[in-house]
Amino acid sequence: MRPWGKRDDTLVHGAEPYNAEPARAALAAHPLTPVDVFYSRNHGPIPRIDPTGWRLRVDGLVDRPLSLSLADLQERFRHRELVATLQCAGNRRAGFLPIRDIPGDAPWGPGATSTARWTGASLADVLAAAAHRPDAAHVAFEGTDVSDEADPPQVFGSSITMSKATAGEVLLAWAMNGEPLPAVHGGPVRVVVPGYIGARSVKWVRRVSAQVQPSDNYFQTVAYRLLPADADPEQPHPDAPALAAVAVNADILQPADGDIVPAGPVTVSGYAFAGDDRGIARVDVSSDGGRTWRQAELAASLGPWAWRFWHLGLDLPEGLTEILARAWDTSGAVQPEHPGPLWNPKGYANNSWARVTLRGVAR
Ligand SMILES: Nc1nc2c(c(=O)[nH]1)N[C@H]1C(S)=C(S)[C@@H](COP(=O)(O)O)O[C@H]1N2
Ligand SMILES: [Mo]
Repeated sequence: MRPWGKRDDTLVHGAEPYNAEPARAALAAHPLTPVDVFYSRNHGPIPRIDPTGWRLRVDGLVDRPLSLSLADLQERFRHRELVATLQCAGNRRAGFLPIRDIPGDAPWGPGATSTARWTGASLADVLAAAAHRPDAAHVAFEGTDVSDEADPPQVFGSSITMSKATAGEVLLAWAMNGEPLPAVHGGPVRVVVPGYIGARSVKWVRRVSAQVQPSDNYFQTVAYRLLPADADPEQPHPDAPALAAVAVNADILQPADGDIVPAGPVTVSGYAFAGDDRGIARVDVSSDGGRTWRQAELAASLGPWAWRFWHLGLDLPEGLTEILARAWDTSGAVQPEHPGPLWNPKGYANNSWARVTLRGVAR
């Protein structure tokens, strides 16, 4: 077992802060990612918080500021459960590196995304109990971990709009796949913002503030923005969009790039995900460079906030074959063909077509 209870085949990008993604085969094995497989992304040391001492402050533009213990949260609010995919903005960053290097950020493969069943209170219910005021247009979250990626070091934080915060699906979650939320995933309580980049789902949350402006936290104002290709990522770029809803994305998990497989029938499989209120409409697969496409079979839906697993049987010839996959979402958006035009200095949001090259060998 690797640190933080992760499986031995986990790919660890960094021990401190701890950053790790599952092996493709481990991710592909379960539509609901087990906790020992789920990726982990951290910007500072993982705090160990005594659940009995934990309090959540709800303040800012509210008529009734709250201080809630875990028992308060569980006793005073309706329990909500939903399946949601988390996807880091840096998922599939490795696909950008052949274009231009991205120093200082880990070369995440397709495993900076995972899906769990989350249980918690709806943020909408908690904000209603605090009686947020009409002029509050944003809801900011503050964690407990201090990151020295900000200068000076800062607690991790983010914000979302009030309309997303009160839509019902955003949770203050205390359980993951039916177990108390483990420390590595933000226990005792984290925010889960379904359909948004993982960075908005603040772990070890200790404060929720209703406010006029978005969060002034480094991870909202500087990091997790989509910068022009020539921008300096260490400088603030207030006009660059802060990432929120995840664009349609997909990757191939099996077989893996470079695999040697017996020629003949082979099943290609992976995941597809579209953020916010979009679902996956279709996944196309090509083995002739995109000249012709076949539709993959989508696995049963896990709900509106979750990825779809997909698979397709192909007849693999001997020699090298590149397999392409691209997903379409329910708004008609499709993944772009190449990562080149998407390259950005922090390496976020690579949603270009999935590509693996397989070598078919005589059986
Ligand atoms: N407090 C805190 N929350 C955080 C982070 C963090 O470093 N500190 N990382 C964010 C990022 S970038 C992602 S992608 C998700 C990852 O969640 P996980 O580690 O449970 O997979 O948590 C988010 N919430
Ligand atoms: Mo992330």
